Amino acid sequence: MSLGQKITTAFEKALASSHLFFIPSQLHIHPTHGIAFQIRLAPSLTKKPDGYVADKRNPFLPYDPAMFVHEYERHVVLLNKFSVVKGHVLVVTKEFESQMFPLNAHDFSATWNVMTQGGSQYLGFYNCGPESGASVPHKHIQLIPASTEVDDVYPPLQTLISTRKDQPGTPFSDATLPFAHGISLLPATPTPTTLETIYKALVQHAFRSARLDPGPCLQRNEHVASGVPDAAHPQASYNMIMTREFMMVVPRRVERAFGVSVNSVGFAGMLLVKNEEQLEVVKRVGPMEVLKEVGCPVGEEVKV
Ligand code: B4P
Repeated sequence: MSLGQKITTAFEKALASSHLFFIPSQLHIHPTHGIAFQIRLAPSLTKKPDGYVADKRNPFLPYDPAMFVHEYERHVVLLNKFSVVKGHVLVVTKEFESQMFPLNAHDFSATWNVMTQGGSQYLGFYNCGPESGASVPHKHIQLIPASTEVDDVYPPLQTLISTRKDQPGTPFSDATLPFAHGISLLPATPTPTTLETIYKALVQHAFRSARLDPGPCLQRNEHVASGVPDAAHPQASYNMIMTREFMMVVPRRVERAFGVSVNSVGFAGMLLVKNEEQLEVVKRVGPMEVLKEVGCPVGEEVKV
């Protein structure tokens, strides 16, 4: 059975047995800055079943066997228990590793395998650090497949990227985006080590363009392994998104703005709102303004 078939079969079975919650949502398209932003309204997300919100146990160790799809040497592929898009999966380390740790070639190996063998066009992402929108402290990369509701460019940010002619692996910033970031086009068949190298270069490029020190993001800081940074060991936050065409890193200043919580997916041009008020706020201030507020201002270039 192909990985794509495994994902579909596991999803249907987990949904039918009520182990997985499919969250209904309404899609609003909001074009601005040349990007057809998707704003997804999912009111029932605020009503996750009792126990899931307050429960501080690690949901991935042990994981719910009904979520299991596939395994690699160091990772398992699990269904997202609260799927807004059918087939949303997580690549989770088998042993505990902190979500504050940098990604490595093993993480990219498993993630790229799902991206190329999973049977869909995927947006991969990693929410790292306390302001990144992450809620689970056990290392996990997420993959959301293109939804069948829209047959548009996926993810919406791709519109900006497809016009670029930059050398694959060379970080650049796009002047359309009013927050510090780094983007690289990817080679067609990158090795896991190439992906790790590109990711590290992007963290450096993005943090330096915000005049921040990228150092702590690239170290396995054992002090924050539990997921709780302290004053002596503050942890920077950032989002990483990737498709088969590009990777992007965005340093984070805060987790929410205008009352709306933003994770990596927002920077791909897809915002999630949980009530009508939030939807109206995002439409009024504009998705790019929300992203600008939760991201970091671009500083003067620092030569290192
Ligand atoms: P985190 O990195 O910790 O945080 P998150 O994606 O922001 O998820 P959160 O749970 O805070 O989500 P929210 O209500 O805002 O990821 C943890 C992941 O583990 C999540 O995917 C979570 O659902 C999942 N999970 C928790 N318990 C689990 C279990 N026992 N077994 C398996 N998986 C488990 O948003 C809800 C969902 O919508 C999130 O998955 C989010 O990533 C996704 N989303 C956000 N924006 C979206 C958009 N624009 N379009 C579609 N989906 C979107």
